[in-house]
Amino acid sequence: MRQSLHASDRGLRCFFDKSLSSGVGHAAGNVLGRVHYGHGSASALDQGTPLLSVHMAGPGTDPFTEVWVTDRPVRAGARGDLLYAEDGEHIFCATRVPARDVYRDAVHEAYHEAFALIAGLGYTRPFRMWNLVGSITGGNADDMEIYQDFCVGRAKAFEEWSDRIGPMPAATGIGTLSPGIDLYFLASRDGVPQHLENPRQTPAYNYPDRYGPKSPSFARATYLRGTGGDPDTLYVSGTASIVGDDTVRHGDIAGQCEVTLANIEALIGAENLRRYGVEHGFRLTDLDHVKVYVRDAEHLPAVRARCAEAFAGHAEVAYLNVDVCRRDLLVEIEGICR
Ligand code: 3EB
Repeated sequence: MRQSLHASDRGLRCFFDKSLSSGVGHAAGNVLGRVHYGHGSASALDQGTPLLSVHMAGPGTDPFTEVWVTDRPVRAGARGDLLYAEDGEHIFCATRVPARDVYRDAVHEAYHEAFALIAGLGYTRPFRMWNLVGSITGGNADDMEIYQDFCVGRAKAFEEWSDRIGPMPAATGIGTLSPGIDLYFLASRDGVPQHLENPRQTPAYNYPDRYGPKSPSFARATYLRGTGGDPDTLYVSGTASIVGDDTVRHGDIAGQCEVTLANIEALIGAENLRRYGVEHGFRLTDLDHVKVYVRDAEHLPAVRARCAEAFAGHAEVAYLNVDVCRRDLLVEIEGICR
């Protein structure tokens, strides 16, 4: 029996499956893709849809699966190292760059192949990306930080493709517990993404070069106007304790939580959205499907307590104990408002 859809059940949405199975069995909708934040790394078509498994759960955090579902029929496929699934309006695309000495060329190639795939299928508007980077603050074989090495390859792909796929969308760049880089993203066919910056922060793509030879390629958030009855959705990038381009509150987990939450508040509030012609405004209690990345396990209890206060009781919030892309960042938070 099929119940009528609530407005909030229309279109593309995600939920966190915290049961031990990563199966598609009880998903309320057609599965577009799954990302299992657990103990292994692998990617495959599983039960007919893409399943990316990433090593990001540790002793102090529980594995979970982020499941993307849609009310439209889904078609899945694989091409080269890419897994994808499309519903006529959205595409989910995932791939993995295995461990190597230097990442830039392989990252460029992975992004290039992914952009060629989505553009070829007509989904020319990426609106949310996740970059899950092993040893993110470690060094590559050339003694460059792996995050910076990654940023070089990603930036080149965006430079080459921006005339066909538009500007850089909201993203997360975060550490994992195994070598190699996993990436996955979502793009739309007709829904028009509006990319947002944060008045408190320098746009990441304008960071000065002391942070690396190529600036990170992402927007602070992306507001996707739905089409065909889909709700509008605001995707908030991984956000940390950065003001301007500086890390602030060094070594102070409570302080970094406050700055991070204040950054998100300023980003999603009505005043900032109005600058982009979006007549809407959100608060922290509107944030759902929140992922909280904590560098040091000892900080997990304090961060959990602060987030329990800040976010709505019904919000799905998952915690991961992984490195953040600057050694002085202790916490990073992302989420979705609709
Ligand atoms: C920052 O604001 C923190 O490289 O894709 C956040 C979100 C961060 C995305 C990325 C990096 C990325 O610079 C780090």
